Amino acid sequence: MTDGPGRAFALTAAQERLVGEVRELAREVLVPLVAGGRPGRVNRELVRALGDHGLLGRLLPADPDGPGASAMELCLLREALARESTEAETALALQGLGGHPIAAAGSAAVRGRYLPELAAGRAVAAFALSEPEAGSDAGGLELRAEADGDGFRLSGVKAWISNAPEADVYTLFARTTPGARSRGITAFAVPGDAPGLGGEALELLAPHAIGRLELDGVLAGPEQVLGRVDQGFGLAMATLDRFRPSVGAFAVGMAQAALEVAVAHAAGRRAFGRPLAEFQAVAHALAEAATRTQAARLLVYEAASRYDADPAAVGVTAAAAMAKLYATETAQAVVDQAVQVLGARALERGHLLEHLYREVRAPRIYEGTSEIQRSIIARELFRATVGPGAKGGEEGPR
Ligand code: COS
Repeated sequence: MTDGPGRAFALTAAQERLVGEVRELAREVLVPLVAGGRPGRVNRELVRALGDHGLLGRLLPADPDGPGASAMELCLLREALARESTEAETALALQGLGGHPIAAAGSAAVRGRYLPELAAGRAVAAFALSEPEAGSDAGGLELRAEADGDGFRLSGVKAWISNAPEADVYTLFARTTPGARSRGITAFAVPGDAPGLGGEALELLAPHAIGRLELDGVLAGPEQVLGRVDQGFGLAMATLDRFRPSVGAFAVGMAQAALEVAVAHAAGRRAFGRPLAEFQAVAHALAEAATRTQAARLLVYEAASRYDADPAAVGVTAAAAMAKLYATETAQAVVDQAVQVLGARALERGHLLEHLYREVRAPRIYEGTSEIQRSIIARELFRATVGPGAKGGEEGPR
C-alpha cells in the first residue's frame, strides 16, 4: 500500500481508481435501488446489484476455495459507499460479516452451497452473536446447542441481528458446553428456512433490516459446524478483528460526507453581512472536524494493513479496536458539528445530515461498544507492559 517514501498511507493509483468507480456505481445504480426498498427490510434488489457489479465477489470468493478481499479493500469499499449511500454500504457490510465465517471456517459442503450465492447477491447472510442477555459479554451467550445424534439441536433467542429474520443463512454462535464461557461456544451455518427457526423484525432509530431470532429445536448436522466444536468464540473474535476497522471506514465515509456538506454551506451562507466561513468559531470547528476525520482514516488504513500483513500478529486486535473506537466517536462528533453549522435545515426530515445523524449512532454500539474497544486496547496495553494475565481495568476483558 505504500506509494514511495514518505507516503506510507497514501492510496495507490489502483486504490484511488477503485474508490472512484465504486462511488460512481453507487450514485448511478445503487442509490436508485435504495429508494425503491422498504425501510427496515432486506433490499434484495440492492444486494443483487452489489453482486452483479462484482462488489460482493470482492468480499467473498464465489469460488469456494478462492481468496476474499483484503481488509484494506473492504475498508475502501465501505468508505466509498458510505460517502454516497449508507444503505448500500450496510447491505455490503452485512453480507461480508455474515459470510466471512463461512468462507474462513465452513466445511466444503457449506462453502460450496453458500459462497457462490452470497457472492452473486442471490442469497443474504447474517451474523448472529448477540442475545437479549449477552451483548458486550459475548462469552456469556446461552443459546443452547445440545448433541443430537451426530449433530446438534439448537434452542434459544438471538437479538438485534442484522438481516434477521429474512436472511438465507445465519452464522450463528451457540453454547455447546454449559458453564465453559468462551471455551464452550460453537459456530454454525443455519439456513434461514430451517424448521424451528422463526423471528420478527425490530424497528431502530435508523431503519435497517434487523430483528430477533427464535430457535426451537433447530437441527444442525455436523457439516454445519463452522470450524471446531467449542471453538466458535475465537472465530467470532477473529471475524470482528477483520471487520472492526471497516466499521471505522464506514464512519469515516459518513464523517467525510457530513464535512463536505458543512464546508459548502459555510462557504456560501451569509449571516451578519459575511459568509459563515469568515466566523472563526465556524472555521475552526470545521478545521477540527477535518483533522479528526483524516486521523480516523489513517487509523483505519493502518489497522487494516496490519491485519492484511498477518491477522494473528500481536497488535492487530488493539489496532482494530483503536480504529473502530476513534472513527465512530469522531464521526458522531463531526456529524453533530455539521448539523450545528447548517442549523434547522439539517434537521428537516430527508436532509442528508438528518439521515446521517440517525445512522451514525449505532456504530458506536455494534461490533463492540466504545467501552469494549477501550477495554480491549487497555488489556493489550498492559499485556505488552506487564505480561500476560494483566487486565485493563477491573471489569475489563481478560
Ligand atoms: N482473536 C482470536 N481469539 C481471541 C480474540 C481475538 N481477537 N480475543 C479473545 N480471543 C480468545 C482468547 O484468546 C481466549 O482464548 P482461550 O480461552 O483459549 O485463552 C478466549 O477468546 C476468551 O477471551 P477473553 O478472555 O478475552 O474473553 P472475555 O470474555 O474476557 O471478553 C471481549 C472478550 C470483551 C473482547 C469480547 O466478549 C467482545 O469482543 N465483546 C464484544 C462483542 C461484540 O462485539 N458484540 C457485537 C456483536 S456483532 S454486531
